[in-house]
Amino acid sequence: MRILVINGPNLNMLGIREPEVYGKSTFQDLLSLLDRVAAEEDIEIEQYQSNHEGCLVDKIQEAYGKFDGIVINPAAYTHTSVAILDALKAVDLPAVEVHISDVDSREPFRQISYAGLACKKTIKGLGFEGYRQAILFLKNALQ
Ligand code: CA2
Repeated sequence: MRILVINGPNLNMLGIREPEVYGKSTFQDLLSLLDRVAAEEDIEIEQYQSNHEGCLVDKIQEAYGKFDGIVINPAAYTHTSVAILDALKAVDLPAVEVHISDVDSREPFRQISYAGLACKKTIKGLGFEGYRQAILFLKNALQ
């Protein structure tokens, strides 16, 4: 089973600022954690991060035929990007949306998710644990 984990803009800055919102752990900590989860669960994962909307769309398109599912935190593009929504719909792979923070208890604009419209499930407010749960959800759904 192959799962693509995609992180959007500024998530590579995790641990550097706003620890009260996103925690103290770094992006490298997240990558290492998910590599460990994948090894434990006997799943192949590829992790990708970009600050650019078009690159995220390209990566989603490339997943077609190569991956069985997608875990995605589109970060700020969650709330703006119809292009990412359309790419997820186009490849039609089972996808789970993850947010580290509880977007529902933040500014009203964060309560709108375009990408989420193409996802089977959204996990928010659980920190890095949300990514682990997303991988386990896909593993279960795909078996
Ligand atoms: O809670 C999440 O995972 C978000 O997707 C994170 C995005 C935000 O725009 C979404 O509304 C919710 C922001 C990621 C920015 O990460 C930072 C990391 C360090 C310092 C500042 C921002």
